[in-house]
Amino acid sequence: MITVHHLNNSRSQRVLWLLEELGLPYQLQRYERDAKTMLAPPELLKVHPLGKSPVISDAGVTVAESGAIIEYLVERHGGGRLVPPPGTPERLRYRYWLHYAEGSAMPPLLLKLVFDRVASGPMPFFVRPIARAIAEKAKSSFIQPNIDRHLDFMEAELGQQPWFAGAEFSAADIQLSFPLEAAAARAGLDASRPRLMDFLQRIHDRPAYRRAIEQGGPYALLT
Ligand SMILES: N[C@@H](CCC(=O)N[C@@H](CS)C(=O)NCC(=O)O)C(=O)O
Repeated sequence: MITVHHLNNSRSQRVLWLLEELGLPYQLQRYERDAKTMLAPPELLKVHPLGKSPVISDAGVTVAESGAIIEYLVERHGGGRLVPPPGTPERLRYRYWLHYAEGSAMPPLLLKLVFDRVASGPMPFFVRPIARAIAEKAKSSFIQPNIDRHLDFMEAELGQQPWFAGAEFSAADIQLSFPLEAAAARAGLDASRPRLMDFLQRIHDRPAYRRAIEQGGPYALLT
């Protein structure tokens, strides 16, 4: 039985969605973020030294890192589903997007989250204007332009085919859901990029996506 170490409101939602798409049985080990810091609880450190989610265990192995988990599940249990055939241009695109989601799209979104918190976090009143000014400068000169460039890139890519790897929905679309949902929640993705908004609508309409939300619990990135 596959065990998903699931942190509420997190990237591990994608793993639940993949498992639902593949119709595989799994069990959930739930972990709750600290309400103040939003960090994972220390119990996750017993599962993997980084103490982050997602992590899965299956058949005596433990796999961390959502892209690696997706590759593992699709290869071992997918029976050829949700991955383009080897040797095709679609397979190369699939690999690219699978890595791109965490390797390229997430870093500027994470920076935005950190600098948003810097500006609003607790600090002596006389420091606040300086902290705010530094955070605003970092966001306006570097972070938001980077996010916008990524969003424009992905918007253009979806002008060529309906899904990121090609004509068919694949696990790469699942992996890309998190940066796109994060961008819609807090980094300016809106109706001015209609293909990305349509992508989000199409994935949210999938029955397996909805079942995964029922399993995983409230997912505030959607708001
Ligand atoms: N690149 C990793 C990122 C893992 C990660 O940062 N997970 C977040 C959840 S979205 C987490 O565990 N955060 C809690 C913490 O850092 O304490 C992956 O895709 O698996």
